[in-house]
Amino acid sequence: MSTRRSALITGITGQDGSYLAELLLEKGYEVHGMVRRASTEKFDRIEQIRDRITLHQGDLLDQRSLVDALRASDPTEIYNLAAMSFVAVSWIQPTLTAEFTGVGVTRMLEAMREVCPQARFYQASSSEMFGKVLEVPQTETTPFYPRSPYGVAKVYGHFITVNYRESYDLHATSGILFNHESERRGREFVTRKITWTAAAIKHGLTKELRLGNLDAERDWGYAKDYVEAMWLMLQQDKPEDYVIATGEAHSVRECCQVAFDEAGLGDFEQYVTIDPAFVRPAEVDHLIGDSSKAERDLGWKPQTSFEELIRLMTRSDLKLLKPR
Ligand code: NAP
Ligand code: F7E
Repeated sequence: MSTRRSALITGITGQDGSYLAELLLEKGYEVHGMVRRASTEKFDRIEQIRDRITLHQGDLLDQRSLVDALRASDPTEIYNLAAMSFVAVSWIQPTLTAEFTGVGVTRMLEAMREVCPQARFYQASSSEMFGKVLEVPQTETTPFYPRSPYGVAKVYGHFITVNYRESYDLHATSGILFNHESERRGREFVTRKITWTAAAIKHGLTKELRLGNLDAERDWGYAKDYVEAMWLMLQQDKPEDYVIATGEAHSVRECCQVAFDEAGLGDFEQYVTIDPAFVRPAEVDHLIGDSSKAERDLGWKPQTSFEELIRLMTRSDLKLLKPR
């Protein structure tokens, strides 16, 4: 007897969505993705799997489209990865961030309740919810103190997921993921900005790197490792929340050191200019995750070190930008 396994991924065109889609295809899933209409299609991250997945038009702002995407895909698992995900822009578009990243989760859960209440639901929660941290390291029981409109919206998304699980007995899980990066990371995020610019300098395409706070630290892991954790969470009989992290913090400065070293450029400081435009109205310090619950229950552990991650991203950008 074959059991049909099918997944709907919102945010499939993003970093995590593209890796998760590849992982689920490898596992034999029928993969559906929800995409929003744009005047120019932005499907670069899913080009290589485009003929193996089914795309549905939808937007987190539009309830009808969510219901229709679920009806058409009839998923056994739903991964809600879509969001306005760039913290810095959440101060510029706070209400839109609340709509996409916060209330959008309720819309997805309501659509699920109406169309497929037996499916399993994953919510992409974030370490940004810990913000001005109340304990170090952070676990599933650490109280939240978000420090950006993005963090505040994610706290709402997190608790509405918990609330629907408890109110309606849904299999709804929230993965509290710390920063994770990759060759597919958006270029506005600091790791990719650094690896891309180091590669551009190496190839003579630019001369400087403008950054904000070099002392900011994050617990950075590899996105490919982290999507595996998302899938494992939905394979559990009982839905629970899990922290996913490496347990190590590194600074933006260290990221520059490793990337410029990999690019063969030597001392990064000669290329870096501090630009106040990239300093945030409120910063988060001491973000370090403790993922021992995930290790115990899911058998999950990060596989890629910080240094390996930054080096592989730099090599990828050096290749991408190499003049032909
Ligand atoms: P990403 O690369 O920015 O991708 C975001 C995705 O959301 C894109 O596919 C985007 O579509 C889609 N989207 C945005 N607004 C939408 C809307 N209104 N309706 C439908 N789709 C919409 O983000 P990511 O790094 O893959 O992260 C995935 C999720 O995990 C996000 O929820 C993020 O907040 C969360 N998260 C990320 C990290 C991390 O370090 N990466 C850590 C913790 C949590 P377009 O292509 O059309 O823009
Ligand atoms: O900033 C500092 C900046 O934008 C990291 C998202 O995926 O992870 C991500 O959010 C740090 C901050 O990521 C620049 O001040 C210095 O302290 O790469 P980022 P983020 O804000 O941590 C969390 C977990 C998410 O959930 C989010 O979706 O780097 N920094 N100079 C800079 N940051 C940027 N972007 N650009 C700079 O020039």
